[in-house]
Amino acid sequence: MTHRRLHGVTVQCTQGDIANQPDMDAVVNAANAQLRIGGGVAGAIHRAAGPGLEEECRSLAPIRPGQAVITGAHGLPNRHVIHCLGPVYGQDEPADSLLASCYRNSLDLAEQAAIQSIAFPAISTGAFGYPLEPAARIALKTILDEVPRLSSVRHIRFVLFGAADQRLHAQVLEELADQIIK
Ligand code: AR6
Repeated sequence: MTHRRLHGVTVQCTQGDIANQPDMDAVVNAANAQLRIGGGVAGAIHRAAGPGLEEECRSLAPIRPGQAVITGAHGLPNRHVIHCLGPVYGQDEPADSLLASCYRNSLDLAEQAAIQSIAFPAISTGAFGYPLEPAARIALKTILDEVPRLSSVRHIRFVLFGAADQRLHAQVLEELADQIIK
């Protein structure tokens, strides 16, 4: 199962590129503290957005682990980018609650901006070294816990780079959603 609908909100796990989600109002960036271009997700987002994004980010940086800030999307086919700094695994503690804060704070910003659809990458699971399965459990549990109080956001999409990463997220989503329904 690649998606679940709970409290009128669709939660979906797909394979793809976070910088190519033209049907979403907002995409989330797995940022660095300085909100500079970087590699991975941040590189893909900034390359597609163009230099105006880094310029807009300058006055918002630095951000702390767990924090999220919102900007325009510039050359991206979306309305907004929400930039999150995930925890560096083994360094920023408590890693699990900092990672959960990324998702919670992003959804708060999305609600404040009347965003209906938002796409997340698997924050901290690349350069920052967070193991994929625990990160997926924290991310999806945090999102499912938030779903009942969302009023603007109706569609949450996880965008995973690889097929195995997508399958793992879809499995975790199914398991956690089943626990809620039972
Ligand atoms: N679309 C979707 N997922 C992607 C993409 C993409 N275009 N590119 C990579 N991933 P990372 P982090 C996956 O390293 O761990 C940057 O240099 C990737 O396979 O982007 O939070 C920043 O500047 C992995 O599963 O983010 C920071 O310094 C996940 O996205 C630092 O890396 C996150 O990988 C942030 O590290």
